Amino acid sequence: MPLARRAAMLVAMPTALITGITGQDGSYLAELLLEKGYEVVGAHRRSSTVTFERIAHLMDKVTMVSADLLDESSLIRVLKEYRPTEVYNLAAQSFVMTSWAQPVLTGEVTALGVTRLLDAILTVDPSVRFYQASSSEMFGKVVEVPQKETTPFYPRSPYGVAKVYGHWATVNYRESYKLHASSGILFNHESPRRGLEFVTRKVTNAVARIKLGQADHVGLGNLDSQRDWGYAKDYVRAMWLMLQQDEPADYVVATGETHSVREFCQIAFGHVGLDWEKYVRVDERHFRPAEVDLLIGDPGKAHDALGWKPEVSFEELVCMMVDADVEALSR
Ligand code: NAP
Ligand code: F7E
Repeated sequence: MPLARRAAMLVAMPTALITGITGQDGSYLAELLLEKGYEVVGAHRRSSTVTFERIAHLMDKVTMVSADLLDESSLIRVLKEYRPTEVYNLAAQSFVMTSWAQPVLTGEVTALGVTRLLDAILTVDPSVRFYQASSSEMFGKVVEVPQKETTPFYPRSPYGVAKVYGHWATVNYRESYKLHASSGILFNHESPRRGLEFVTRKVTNAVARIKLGQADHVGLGNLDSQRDWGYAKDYVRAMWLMLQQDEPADYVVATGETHSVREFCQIAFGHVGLDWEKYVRVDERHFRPAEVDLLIGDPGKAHDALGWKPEVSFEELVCMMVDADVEALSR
């Protein structure tokens, strides 16, 4: 990076480091921070093909650096070179189904990766403010409804187990070293940028393909699963708000509503005038070894302390995703 730009970064603007910037949330958070005048440094892991699709429109505005949560030295190097004041840890092996197929990798990245990053921050600059992407999957087989910050965890997948580790590592570094480390316990949040393997995007993409005559059905697993689904762009706002508070803390971020996969299908197919029952086939291969049946969050603390509330309704979200997929596939 040119010296003048580095100097400007150090003097004028706050600098934020985002791990997982190539993912759904990373792309929306980068947009938000750029709007707010941050210099954004995005950490991406090396791959043989380019994974910048979601941030292609931001490439001349963010500084991309190579760093991997599996390699603490790469994290230390990036922290030393760019001296961010805020670090958002969004990187993870985030697909629950894959966590049964790759439990050790999931633990290395999604659990131990958090400790590597916290430890790197402690080594380079303990005044950094840290955000950890915790998950409603930590509540798993829920012990109370709705789930809030004090609800005990009961994870049901290697992914959920790994997120519990990352969550407690964040709390522990906050309490042990007084780091400004906060954890957002985010319930499912979706968007047109959601990965195609997650159920919402899988459905909206299938709706578009069926509507355009490119497919004739979609195979799904448990249609009775219920999730508290919100819009990703609303949720990254909560992440930023957490790091602007005087004191670090943990917050549930959710809509407070729950809907089933079946209901999602009804609205998504209905939006383009199709009857979902004609096109959805149940496929046993998509059932999980252990399921999280009912997630519903209580976002009361985020509302009261951060002034946060979601702006996009469930129905608006489903229709937005269908419209985006129809438009993209029509092009
Ligand atoms: P995502 O789209 O799957 O993005 C994950 C990101 O992590 C990608 O940029 C990926 O890079 C990166 N990554 C994976 N392994 C890495 C490694 N070893 N080193 C560095 N980067 C690595 O996930 P998301 O939906 O944006 O979610 C963001 C975070 O929030 C994740 O931690 C997720 O577990 C958590 N979360 C998500 C939700 C949700 O509903 N979306 C809810 C609660 C919590 P590549 O592009 O190279 O794969
Ligand atoms: O599944 C059911 C499936 O894969 C939702 C991640 O962002 O949110 C996400 O994890 C539900 C499950 O998301 C299919 O059994 C039915 O009950 O879209 P999903 P997830 O597992 O909730 C949490 C909060 C995270 O933290 C994660 O990172 O839908 N389902 N049929 C299906 N799911 C998939 N993927 N595919 C199906 O065909």
